[in-house]
Amino acid sequence: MSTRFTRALLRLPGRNFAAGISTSTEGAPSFAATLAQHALYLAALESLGLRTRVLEADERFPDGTFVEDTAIATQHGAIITRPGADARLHEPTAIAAALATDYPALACIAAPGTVDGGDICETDAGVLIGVSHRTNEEGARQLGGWLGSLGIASTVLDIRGCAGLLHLKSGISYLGDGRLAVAPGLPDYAAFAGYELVILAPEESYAANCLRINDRVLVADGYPRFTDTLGRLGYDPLPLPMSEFRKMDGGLSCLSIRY
Ligand code: CIR
Repeated sequence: MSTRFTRALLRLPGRNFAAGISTSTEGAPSFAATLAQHALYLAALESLGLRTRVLEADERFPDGTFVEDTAIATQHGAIITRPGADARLHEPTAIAAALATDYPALACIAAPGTVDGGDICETDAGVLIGVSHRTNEEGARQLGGWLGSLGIASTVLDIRGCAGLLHLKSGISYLGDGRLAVAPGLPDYAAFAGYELVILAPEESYAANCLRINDRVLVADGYPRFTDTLGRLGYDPLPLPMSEFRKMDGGLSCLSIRY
């Protein structure tokens, strides 16, 4: 089941977090507020019963707290990615070492393939892979082949034409129960067939990056319409402050590798 997890790997933000890659016009994040929001996120995962491991900050990688981009972990195996931004290319080395205890046989994406974990959306029916400005077609091909070897179906969506969408999961999240939360304005992808789509209001599109974990849905704080919708659909939303991560183009899913 792609919504049930027992473990999570995280990395603390470093003092130079604000030096990471960002297209946001919201200004620089405050380091103190970033740490406080990260601590609340960690506490939320632990309150859901996950056993967590938190790596120390590594200032060689200002974006290193966005660990999701460096590996994809499933119940059947894990693969180390090859991030599409040059500045992030070497982030996965330490993540591979950290995951090796739980996954002795780690696969990896090889050059010239690139994959960012944020482009991978796992559902109960398989995996949606976004080809983006970070994940290239070769990376998607390698990832699809590896998933296939584990008996997991995958479908590729090209999101390169979706302005403002860094990763596939910046715009869609799997809620469980055959439902996808979808940012407004995305094309009507054939890959969406068979899912019930919950389309967010335009002013709340950031909240499309939400995170179903066990019996709750983590959702960015400050998006009342989507939070209400989740409640009406029978979910139990858990709002978390994300303002500082948003300033660096990050969302809830980016901050952990769940498995
Ligand atoms: C980057 O541009 O790579 C980081 N500043 C944000 C990464 C967000 N990660 C994610 O959506 N999975």
